[in-house]
Amino acid sequence: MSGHGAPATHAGELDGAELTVAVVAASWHDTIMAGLLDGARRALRDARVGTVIEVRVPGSFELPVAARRLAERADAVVALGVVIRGGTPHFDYVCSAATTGLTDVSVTTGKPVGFGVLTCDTEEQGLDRAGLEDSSEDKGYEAAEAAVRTALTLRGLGV
Ligand code: DLZ
Repeated sequence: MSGHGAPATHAGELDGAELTVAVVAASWHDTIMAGLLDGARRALRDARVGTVIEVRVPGSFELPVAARRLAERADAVVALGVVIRGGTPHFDYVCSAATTGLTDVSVTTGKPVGFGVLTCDTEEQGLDRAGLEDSSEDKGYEAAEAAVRTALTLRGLGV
């Protein structure tokens, strides 16, 4: 999947002053995670989000449970993680648990969950999507913007 086709939007056009947004971030792959977190923080600042809660968990497998609890007190959640394929099927299980779990959190709570979990074959692929100086994509920013935009859309509909 490439970033080609992504909507040309910017969080600066959003007004998130009334929102509480929780960011839950895994801790594997330091440099890439730092870029994703920085991107998410930038998007939330651009969107002028009123209250931001940040929580770290050990790995991407732990993202859904933390997201589920945080969704109880936030209007939207941003989930950030990096999973890099190794030599065993472990990659598939962690990716599947994170994606299915986060989808489930979003649907069962009715709160948007921005999906900023990179599932990569190599570390280079992660670095290229982490919003770092030489990256071509900024997935932390995109995930946070998507969560805020969706929360505002739902609020605007009164649902
Ligand atoms: C065990 C594991 C492995 C091998 N790789 C990653 C990874 O690339 N990215 C990530 O976020 N987490 C990884 N983990 C840790 C699991 O997500 C989880 O934290 C542990 O299995 C403990 O439940």
